[in-house]
Amino acid sequence: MTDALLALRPWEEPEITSWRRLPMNAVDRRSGALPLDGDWRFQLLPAPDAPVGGAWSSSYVPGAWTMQDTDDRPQYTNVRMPYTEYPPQSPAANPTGLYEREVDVPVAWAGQRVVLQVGAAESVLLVHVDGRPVGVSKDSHLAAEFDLSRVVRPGQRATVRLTVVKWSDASHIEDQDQWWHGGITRSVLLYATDPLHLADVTVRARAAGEVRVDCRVRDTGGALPAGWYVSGELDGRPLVQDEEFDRAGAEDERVSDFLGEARILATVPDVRPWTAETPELYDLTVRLHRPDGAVADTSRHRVGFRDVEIAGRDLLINGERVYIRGVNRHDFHPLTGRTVSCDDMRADLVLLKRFGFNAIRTSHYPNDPALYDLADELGFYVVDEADIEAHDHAHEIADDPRYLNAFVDRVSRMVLRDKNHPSVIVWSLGNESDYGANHDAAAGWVRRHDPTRPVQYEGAAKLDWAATDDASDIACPMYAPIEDCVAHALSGRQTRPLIQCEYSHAMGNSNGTLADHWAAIESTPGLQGGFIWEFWDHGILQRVSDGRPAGRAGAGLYADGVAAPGHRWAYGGDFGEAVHDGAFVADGVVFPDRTPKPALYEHREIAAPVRIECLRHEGIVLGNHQHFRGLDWLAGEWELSLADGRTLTAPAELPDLSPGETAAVPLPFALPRDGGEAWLTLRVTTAGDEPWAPRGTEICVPQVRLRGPAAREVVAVDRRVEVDGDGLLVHPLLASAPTLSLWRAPTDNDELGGIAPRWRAWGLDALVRKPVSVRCDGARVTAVAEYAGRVGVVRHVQVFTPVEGGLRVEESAELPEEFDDVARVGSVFETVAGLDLLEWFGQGPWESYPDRSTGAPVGHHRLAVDELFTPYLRPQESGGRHGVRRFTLSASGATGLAVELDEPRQVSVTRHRDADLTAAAHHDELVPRAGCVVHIDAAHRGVGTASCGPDTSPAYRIPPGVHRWSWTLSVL
Ligand code: IPT
Repeated sequence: MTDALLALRPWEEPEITSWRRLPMNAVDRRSGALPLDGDWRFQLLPAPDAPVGGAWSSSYVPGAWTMQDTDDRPQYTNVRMPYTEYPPQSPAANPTGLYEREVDVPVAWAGQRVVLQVGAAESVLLVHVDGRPVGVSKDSHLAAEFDLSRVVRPGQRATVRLTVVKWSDASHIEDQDQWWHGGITRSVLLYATDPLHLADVTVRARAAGEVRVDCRVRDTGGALPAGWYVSGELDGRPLVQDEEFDRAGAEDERVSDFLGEARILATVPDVRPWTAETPELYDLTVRLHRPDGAVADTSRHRVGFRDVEIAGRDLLINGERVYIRGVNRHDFHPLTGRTVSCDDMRADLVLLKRFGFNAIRTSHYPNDPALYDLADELGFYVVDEADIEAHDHAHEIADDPRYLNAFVDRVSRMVLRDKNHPSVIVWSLGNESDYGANHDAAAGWVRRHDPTRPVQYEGAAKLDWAATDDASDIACPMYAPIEDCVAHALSGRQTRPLIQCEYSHAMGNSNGTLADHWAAIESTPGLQGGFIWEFWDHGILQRVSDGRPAGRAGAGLYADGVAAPGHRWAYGGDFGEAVHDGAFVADGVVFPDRTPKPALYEHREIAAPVRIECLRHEGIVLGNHQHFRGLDWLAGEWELSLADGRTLTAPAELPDLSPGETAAVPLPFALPRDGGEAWLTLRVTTAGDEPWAPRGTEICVPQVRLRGPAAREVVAVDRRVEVDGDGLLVHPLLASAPTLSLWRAPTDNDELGGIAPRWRAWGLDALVRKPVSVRCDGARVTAVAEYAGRVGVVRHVQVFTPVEGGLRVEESAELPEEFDDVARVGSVFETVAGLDLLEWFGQGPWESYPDRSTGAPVGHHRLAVDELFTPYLRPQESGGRHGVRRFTLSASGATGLAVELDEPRQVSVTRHRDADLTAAAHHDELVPRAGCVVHIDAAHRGVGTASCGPDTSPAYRIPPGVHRWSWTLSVL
């Protein structure tokens, strides 16, 4: 007998978005439910209509089978679909998972309505109970509920089968830039309610204290019992049904026998409004009563009182124009793929708070429901995005009427689920799906159903940021150049807020010009922020021996961003996929184990709640840069760093300032007369425990320069300098002499932005050095060499002069016009082994580059050489420190070398030559050298964000012509 559900072939029918699925609602049924998570019997069929009958294994729910040792492995593609079939078709080879288990339906549920909830299944779910068809669902990132009351018997055992078809018509609108998986990725549960139940509850709470709760009530028996009513409780305060609403309903003949509608209306005096800075929540309990007062159903909510509104070109929260310091976040885990625990999500959000973020775009689908609870609790503004991305066939699908249902279904179900969260401030219609009638239909539904929040959709606003008649209330471009945003805001044509839905692509060593973005945003009315792409590097922990995902067995097999020996972070292509998009999946501000990348410190400083300035008349001026909070939650300590090596500290008293206020504060130190260059830093920490940071957590380190460098005198002495016949320096601590370097191991931005291929074409990666002359002039030696590339020759001059305490190296390089825009101009040398500690005066302690150095304060820093390197997933330029004035490399402070630079320079000390890094595809392939590879750069190209977005801005590029730099090398 053919199965009724299979006969429908729902995987190739976009019009079928579900069958017998219950409407989405915002009633939380997690408490009191029977969890069905755990091991299920499992079979993976080659296609949905393949005969069943193979051997059963087991699979853990929730989880993706692609992460659980099956032969169907993860596959990564960005835009392109992993197969060639046109929508709505799927390939014949279509992995289909059968999940089966027995469920004992509690005897206590007799007479109740029994509901099965499947948290998420991708991409088509078919449900059978005891062999009988129960329902169908699509929409891989939202729960599906089915009423089982008529198919199960309390007190008896039922067999539940969940059939999950991987590829379908729906895959064509789930073409997000991430790994493809198959499975049941969120929890499954069974719950029971009274037949008379709350079908939905909508809570609207305004910053002025008004709360309105709208209840929809149904009875599975059909007719509602006369006399039912609702009541509520807000933080222990009783709330009653609004009679005015009932009277108006009766007058307008809106009272129904089978759909109950009731409202609770109240005003809370002296309400504490909700904002991302002050996430104040109230507990609301809503009760549905039978006519005799007995409670038939209960729903609990955490309520935040807040307003969101667009006024002109400003997005306002409680009337305040707030900056949106956002990040795009996927549900991701390196061991489970898309299944994330509540603890994991909390850790994500805690980290984001600590690095100054206040907003999340749930790219590109509704995230796990717990994420929104946490965002309410910890304080984030959320742009909630529907699960629609038709990227590969965007144009064809946006106007395809066969997909109309799916668009409206996905957007409306998201809104119905998440509408009560104060954190959700904007609805997003999806991502990268062109713009068509299907979007307008979905936007129309949202605007009618929830007029309290704006709607955004990048594709709608893309053609004209100034338009007023499309499906987006916000101009939310992606990767728009700063200049374009500023020009728009100044054009006089701006009609709506401009908040980039994606900007500053965090692939590899990236996020250059973040500070320039924010300088523009803060100085240009109409610009309000954006969402960095993205939070995660989606590297999957993989066993190198058999190439399989480590899965849950890999717990703990990584630390500090690095996979344990025998493992690596897999990216596209590593599972043998023929079609893939490589390392483009590794483009987050954290490593796959959530270790922060250095770019996060840049963001933290840009988002600093406290700023300091040094003004000519006022002295040190301190400002509260928040929107809603005072400074009482913060503590500070002053630090004065002097070039002579001294660091003085003094306690700081933070003034009592309202948001936006500034005040002059006394200089905490008498600036010593001597000591050279002087920098004043305010180390700001939490004064007490915050829900996301224990007391003492560093929040920001704003800094001002109090005094510039003093002139230095170099005294030449008469001592021998040793160079070899080719003019290369010979020195006891150098394993290789300083030579010219114009190349760096290309970053992802260099490769994908197109500059690295040009560098290779010019021959920068393999310059051939030819000695030209070696001349002695007293103790001074001048060595001239030519470095030939394919298209040009660079003349490099090194003048070695013995000076008091060491050796002065003056260098110049003359770049021909052909070498316009190289990676770096500087010297590279290798040290002998054993010099494992770097101490420096300059910017740090974290990695910084010319266009990503705002967050690295000048000071005296020390780190082990092995800690300097950032293990970007695909090895590339890494470990640089900007603004270095001098450094020592030593065996723990004992013997070693010291380098004094003529000016603050870009320096890097690693275990790898650029060629080593360039040759490796994964971090585990790198073999560290025993000594250090040291680069001293006169100029270093900004890292930019060109892997997706504008190239490094011209201000951070290197022009041809003569570059000069000098340094003094001495022995400790
Ligand atoms: C943009 C996508 O929205 C996002 O999912 C991701 O792919 C990002 O780019 C790059 O990592 S789309 C791009 C074509 C601009």
